[in-house]
Amino acid sequence: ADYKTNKRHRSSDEGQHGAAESLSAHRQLYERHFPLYKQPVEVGCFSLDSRRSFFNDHRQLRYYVQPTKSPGFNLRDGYTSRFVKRDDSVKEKLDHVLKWILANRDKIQTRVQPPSSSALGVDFVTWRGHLTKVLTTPYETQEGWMLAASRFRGTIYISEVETEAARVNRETRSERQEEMMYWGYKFEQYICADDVDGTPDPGGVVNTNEAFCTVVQTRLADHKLLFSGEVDCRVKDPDAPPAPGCYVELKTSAEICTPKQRSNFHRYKLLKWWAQSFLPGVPQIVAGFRDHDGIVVAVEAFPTSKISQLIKNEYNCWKPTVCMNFCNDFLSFVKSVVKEDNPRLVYLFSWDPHRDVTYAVHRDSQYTFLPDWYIQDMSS
Ligand code: 0WD
Ligand code: CA
Repeated sequence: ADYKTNKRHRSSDEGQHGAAESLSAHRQLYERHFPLYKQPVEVGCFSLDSRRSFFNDHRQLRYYVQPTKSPGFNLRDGYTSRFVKRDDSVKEKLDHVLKWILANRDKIQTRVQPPSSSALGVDFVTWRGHLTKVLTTPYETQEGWMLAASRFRGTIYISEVETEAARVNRETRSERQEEMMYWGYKFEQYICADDVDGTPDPGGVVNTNEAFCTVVQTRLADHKLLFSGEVDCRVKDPDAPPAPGCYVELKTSAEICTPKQRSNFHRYKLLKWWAQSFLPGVPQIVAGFRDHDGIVVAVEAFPTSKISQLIKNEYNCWKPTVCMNFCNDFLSFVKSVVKEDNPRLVYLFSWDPHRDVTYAVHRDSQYTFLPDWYIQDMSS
């Protein structure tokens, strides 16, 4: 691989190919006016069943059933006995999103395409979770990331590569951590009904293979985006706004007992919650606050649009505009670097806390992620 090393991202530092070598993540550089972010539009959805099979429909969509203010849900119930855990050593990369694209090509090939433009009519295809990591980068001090990018028929596909540190974390989780990962899914089961006229079934099996994903299209400044994100449930009201406006994101968090805990919640957790739900236009976040024994002692709703006001009292807190401007500049950086249209060529972008974003180029390597079935079908 050709390693490009730390050089500041400034037009004067651009090399002979017109692309900068690296991108700074310093938050001060991104305190500009809020960039244009078009209201995300749902263009489709898909479901993954208990065996992780793909279906081009909403069969796994669940319905929100409002709990009481202090429901006392026991999140430990059913751990081990009624729990089927997805194998997270299996890397699915963009495969499910690509399956959705093949099944719905007509829905995204918008109107007349000029011959020079991309075949899909979007600049980027990725998972929402990957964009969440980009948005929170200027404030992240713990975990780095690696994002692989390939250009194919004018569209840039972005797929995460697990860092060495993340792999070590995943392989050395304590029994307590393993159980606490279950708690979030158990909370969903207490709140979600399978049918619009149904009630939640806390006696059922929690299977983390099952998922309902929305696919949205939007634009950040001059970047046309298509991405998919997992959605926990929707409100039952049939007169609710159309998706994604009817979706609800569910979260669990440790109960807040001290001012320090409240400050940390605002500074770190609400940043991640805001970024994740703002991206696809999910308006409501419902949080279950649990004690050390996994009992939900309080439930609180956080409207996504109110979060940035909520945090303004924190000294030196995060700002949505910094997140969005950094994402805009990162996508411009990727566009300037990922020039060769070749699905077997991967530009691997890496970032570690207190460092710049850098990249390396890999041809026909372990990082190639666009599968032959996708390339063949798209070329026919
Ligand atoms: O291969 C990978 N490295 C990843 C795959 C990383 C992230 C996601 N995925 C895939 C999975 O197929 C999953 O079904 O993405 C889907 C979810 O995508 P997303 O919405 O873009 O991911 P994100 O916003 O990070 O997570 C949304 C929810 C999580 O809920 P909470 O409330 O904890 O944020 O998706 C679940 C989790 O419930 N989730 C995952 N499910 C399966 N595989 C994964 C994962 N790797 N990460 C989060
Ligand atoms: Ca969730």
